[in-house]
Amino acid sequence: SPRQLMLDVSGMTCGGCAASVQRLLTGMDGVADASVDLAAKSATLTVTKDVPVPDMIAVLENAGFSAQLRE
Ligand code: 9UX
Repeated sequence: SPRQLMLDVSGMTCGGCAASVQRLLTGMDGVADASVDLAAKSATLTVTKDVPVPDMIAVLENAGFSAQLRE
């Protein structure tokens, strides 16, 4: 069943950045939805299978952002 998790994301300075983060995350296999909150510096993901958190972080870091799992 779908599960949700939240990432803290830093390096987003405008709505375009937030849109990029959303596109990067929803482009990953197993990520059904990503809701990015620019002001809160977070992304809430809905995943339909186990997506390795390090892979998510790597995708964002490769695009110039930083991320970590919010525990
Ligand atoms: Mo707007 Mo965010 O040009 O990099 S997309 S600052």
